[in-house]
Amino acid sequence: MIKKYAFGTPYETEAVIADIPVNTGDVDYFVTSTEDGLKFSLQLQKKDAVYGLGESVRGINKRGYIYNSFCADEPNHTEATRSLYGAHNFIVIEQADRTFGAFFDCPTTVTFDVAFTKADELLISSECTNMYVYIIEGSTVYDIIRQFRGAIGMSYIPPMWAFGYTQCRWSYLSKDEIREVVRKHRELHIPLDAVYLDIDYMERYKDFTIDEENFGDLEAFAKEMKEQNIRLVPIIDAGVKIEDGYDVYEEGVEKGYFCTDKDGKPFEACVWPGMTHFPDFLNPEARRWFGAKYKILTDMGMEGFWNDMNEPAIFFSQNSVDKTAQMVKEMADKEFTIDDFRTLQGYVGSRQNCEEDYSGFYHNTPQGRYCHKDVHNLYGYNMTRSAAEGLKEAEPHKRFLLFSRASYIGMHRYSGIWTGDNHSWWSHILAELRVLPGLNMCGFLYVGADLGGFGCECSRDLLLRWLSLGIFTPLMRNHSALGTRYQECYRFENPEDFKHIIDLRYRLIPYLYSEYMKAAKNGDMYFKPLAFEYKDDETARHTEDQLIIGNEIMIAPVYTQNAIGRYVYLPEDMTAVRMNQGNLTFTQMTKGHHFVEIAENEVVFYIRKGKAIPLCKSAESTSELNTKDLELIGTGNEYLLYTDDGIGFDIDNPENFVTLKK
Ligand code: MIG
Repeated sequence: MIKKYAFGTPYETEAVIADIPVNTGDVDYFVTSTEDGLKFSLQLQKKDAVYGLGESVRGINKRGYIYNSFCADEPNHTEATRSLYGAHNFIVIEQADRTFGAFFDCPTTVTFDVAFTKADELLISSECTNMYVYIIEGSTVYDIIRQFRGAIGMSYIPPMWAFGYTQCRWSYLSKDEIREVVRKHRELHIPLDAVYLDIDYMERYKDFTIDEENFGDLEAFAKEMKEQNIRLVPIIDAGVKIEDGYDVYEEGVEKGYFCTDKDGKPFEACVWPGMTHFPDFLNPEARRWFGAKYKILTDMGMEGFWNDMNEPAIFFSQNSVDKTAQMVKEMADKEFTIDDFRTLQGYVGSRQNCEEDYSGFYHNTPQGRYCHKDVHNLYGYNMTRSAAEGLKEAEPHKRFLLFSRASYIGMHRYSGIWTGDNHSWWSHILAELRVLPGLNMCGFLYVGADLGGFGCECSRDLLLRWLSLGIFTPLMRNHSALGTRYQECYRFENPEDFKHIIDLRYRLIPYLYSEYMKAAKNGDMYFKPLAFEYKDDETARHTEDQLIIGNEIMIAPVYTQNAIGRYVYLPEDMTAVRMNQGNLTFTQMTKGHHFVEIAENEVVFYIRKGKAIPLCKSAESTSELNTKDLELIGTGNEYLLYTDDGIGFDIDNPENFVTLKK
């Protein structure tokens, strides 16, 4: 059962699409205060756990830290980070005598103090006094999540090829560079389905334009790539360059489709293209207009997109430049002190994505004119909605790959997300594993992190270990930043080790795709914490470095350097499946603790007792994958397989499910 409460006049975020009447009583369970904003407080006992919050740092159980729900262009993902790119305000609270869910639907900052300030208090607070609160009761954690997911609508379904291995780099600078990346993968038989185009494919970073010199005749190039079963996936940034003669800019100004400043003039800020305007994605007409532009690229053969910088990220505004100049001028006129230097340094350093800028522009929404700051968390969501709706219009019967950096619950209906600018750090393998279940709880199923790490230098062993987790994530993308060491698999010694790991991914695609579709259709999780699956097992409840994938398998990847293996906890008897040089061997293991040796070039995963999963043969792309030729492995005798054409929307056909028997 879901109860909905309203405070003030909430902005209709369209996160929840189910019709739920507003309850006029007090919010259940929490002590509510409406003085100085909104506060919801709950006493926690020592053993209580709090799950959820989607894209956030730290553990699967969020207890012990304070998180700010505010979409942030934040490349530092550390234990101290309070905000990442997504704002996902859904939690499940598990107490001795009751378990319930809560969703705080508010498009500006909400703070979740999860027994941080006070060791026994969960305090959710916001300066904003306009908010919907939903309380969800159910028999189990899964039941609560299923109800919530039912209320927010079905998750995005990517095309099947989006389960292939994909390669990115900021940036491949020409068609020839991309040809070389593809050639190397094909030559070494490392499977590959797509290559991304980062910002340099555009002419001076202008959305929906092509750099003629290095990417001219993109249509012919897309065709050439497609002949090798490779798709191209361009990036689209939120900011539109201010440049006379650039049609997107001129149309947007003429039609009034950009966000405006306090005087009603298009708001200006600097991002990659230089000074830009931000499309007003909260205006449905502007959304339709921008979304229709994607057709320029789909007409050239593009079948996927990633939306970036849509928190929106702002390097600086004219206001920041003017104020900085003023400060420098004042300092130059007198004797310069250490304090002056620090003040200047602090000021300049805090200009990027600053609150002052977010307070300085406005949206023209069907619900009225809103200051950006008050609806900030909806920007990336609605940019991506704009794209999804445009793509649907352009080609109604085709699924596109689409994922975004910024997000809010509701966007999960339109696309996936990637978890942004992580680093080539061992701790970020574990961080990825831990963020995945929370994302699923909030509806985001098509998810993945930059494999090998975006920032810093990636080593061979790091990439091997990271891929051993990445083969289980729906989005499987290797990506790295400008100026870092190149980390395509073929850059390292013995590339066949990478090939074998990625081959295993392709062998698992019939399983991973089936489990994805089941999770999407039923509002279930694809990545499950052991705590949810084995709730009466105290050890399982506190195991946060292993996951259940779908209904049949468990993973326990290595995430430390120079390890020869790791401790694994088996909450029940399982079959260990070991991949070594492309060969699979099976070992029956008993419930309990084990040290499992896992070489860098091996992958070990576990099939639960009495369960079976299908495997196909590997192929160098999903187009060549024979998903009909399957063998069942594991101790079970059957598996419920989901298949469809992988492209269209015939997803509710009951014939898509077949029971495979040994
Ligand atoms: O300010 O387009 O997270 O994946 O490669 C950096 C360049 C802008 C941030 C994205 C990253 C992408 C990069 N972008």
